[in-house]
Amino acid sequence: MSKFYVTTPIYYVNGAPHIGHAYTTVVADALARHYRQRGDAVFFMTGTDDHGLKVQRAAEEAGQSPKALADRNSAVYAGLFEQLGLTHDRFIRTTDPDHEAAAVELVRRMQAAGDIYLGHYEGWYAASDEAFYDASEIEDGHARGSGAKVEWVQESSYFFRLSRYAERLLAWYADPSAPVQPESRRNEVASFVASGLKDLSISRTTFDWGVAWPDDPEHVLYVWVDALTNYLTGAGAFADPERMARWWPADLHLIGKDILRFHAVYWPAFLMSAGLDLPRQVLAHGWWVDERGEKGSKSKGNVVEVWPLLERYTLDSLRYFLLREKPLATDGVFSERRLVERNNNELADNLGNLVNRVLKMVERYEGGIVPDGHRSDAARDQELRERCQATRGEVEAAIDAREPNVALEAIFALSSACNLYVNDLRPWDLAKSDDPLRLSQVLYHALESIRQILVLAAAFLPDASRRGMAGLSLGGDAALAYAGLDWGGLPVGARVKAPALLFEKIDLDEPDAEPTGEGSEPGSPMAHEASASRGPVAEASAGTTIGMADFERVELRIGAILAAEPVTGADRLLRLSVDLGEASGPRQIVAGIAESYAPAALIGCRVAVVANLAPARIRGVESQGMLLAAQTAGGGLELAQFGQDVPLGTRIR
Ligand code: ME8
Repeated sequence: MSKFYVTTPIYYVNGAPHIGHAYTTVVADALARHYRQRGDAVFFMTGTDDHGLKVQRAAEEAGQSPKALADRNSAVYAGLFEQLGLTHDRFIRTTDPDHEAAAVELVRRMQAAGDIYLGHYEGWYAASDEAFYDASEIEDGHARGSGAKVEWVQESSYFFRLSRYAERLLAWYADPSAPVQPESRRNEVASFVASGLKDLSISRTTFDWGVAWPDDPEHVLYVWVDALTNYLTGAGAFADPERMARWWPADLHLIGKDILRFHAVYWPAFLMSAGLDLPRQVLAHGWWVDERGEKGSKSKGNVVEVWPLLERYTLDSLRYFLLREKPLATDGVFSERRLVERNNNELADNLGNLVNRVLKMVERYEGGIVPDGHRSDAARDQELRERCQATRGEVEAAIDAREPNVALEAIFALSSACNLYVNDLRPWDLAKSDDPLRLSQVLYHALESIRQILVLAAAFLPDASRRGMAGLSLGGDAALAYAGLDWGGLPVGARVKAPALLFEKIDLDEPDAEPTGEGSEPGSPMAHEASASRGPVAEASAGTTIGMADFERVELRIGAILAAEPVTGADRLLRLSVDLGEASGPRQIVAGIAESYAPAALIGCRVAVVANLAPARIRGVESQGMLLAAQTAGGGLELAQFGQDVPLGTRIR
């Protein structure tokens, strides 16, 4: 039995998770599930990066302690991953005590190797990347690659002798096992290293939200030294030698291409210095981008949030789109239209239809009992059996090559082949003929192929697979083992029951503004497009007085806009993420202000929010509140705004 230790990046807790974070973690989850099915011992770890300047600043802005902010947002990530049904074995946080101890010990080992000296750092730093940049990488005050804003930093700092490791790093990249993937990324880091490595500043003194430097509490560890060590902590490094021997080195660090340098240059150099084995593979995947090819980012306001997607689509549909739409290595456009098309054409029409029709036929023609027909000499049957076996090989090879899209292609090709088999061999005609044996053979072959497809698909579509298997009276992990994939695993005589539809078709054209809450009013001002054009609300109620108690019923609160993006197909609408300082995380609010505000101009604005308005659905998007605004003389809209010193969530009275 081999082992598979797979990690995702640990995510910064300065803000809410988005589709990119879900993506990496879903891919890692699919790989983990797949190798478990193949009988490997799997350890899958994800978690949050709690420390650093970026988190400290976000906490200051939110008027909270960094620990409180980290606790809150780390829980948001953990909650999301639970909601996504992910099967990680540990959710690590860099504030976990065993992790802090491991990070300190790694630094001690690097010190013992003579690789650390005290110096003075003077140069550029980008807080949003938590990265030091060379002057040659800066353009107009921003880092050229990431676009992050840089600031000049001068401070006393411990340095790591990165320059010592250039040769060994280049030799590692050239290793025949190709530990840095894909090749284009490996070439990118190799040329970075070949162009000359400077020593790396690995401690900071100008803020304190981090792991204290061993024996020098003036310094905290540079957040990347701290964060990267999480992979060792998970393997029990420095604390549990047995566990370490079992799990280290990691088999796969799955990351986005944005953080390649940290994982393929700094990390292996730290490990070499500490005398530890290097990860077997660092794989950088591409990004989800918008139609203009831009990566979603909080600052640009074009982030795709996950929760609204979970309201509209099943987990399996979302997983299928993420895993099937683009190869891991490349960028891809996140398009709900494509997601719906794939759901309808591939999940529902191909696999869903196959399972549904075949199981129904068995109910109808065989009384719901798996017929005895697994041995037959018919050429079509043999072909189907061979096709199943070949597909298993293709899926394994694709996952070993880190190509989940190719694995899914193979599985769905098998599903198509099986549909064709049923179409051509026409069980409905056989049922009318006097050849019950042939009917049994055809239905057995269709059923057993379905079992194989569901086993192969389980890592990618766990819910549909589970429900389909239940329809064959099969359940539990044992039924999903690849070891049971040999032809004939479906017991003759088992009971078959068609499950409720495996995949529902989705209608892309949702009606406008259906309210979701009791008593919510679709006509509520500002919350949506129609009312924004209807003019000032005051006109309707002019002349009426209300008592204080009436006013008190309206809960007006201060919120900060974290993200803003246009709502597809609605010119006037923006979908906003607004932080009211609530433990449940930011709210999604849809506002009809797109003609008056560019999304980017809204980020960070403190606005007045009607916080206790019943949620409404606007153009299919849930709106959990409403912003206050007034119409200007020119017909535009102006938001009621507050200064940055008013704490989030403050009630306006
Ligand atoms: O970098 N498409 O955390 P982070 C696909 N804390 N994936 C995306 C993406 C997109 N548009 N945007 C982000 C950090 N990601 C550090 C990591 S690890 C020791 C420390 C994913 O919260 C992708 O996996 O900025 C990327 O590498 C990661 O989120 C960055 O998450």
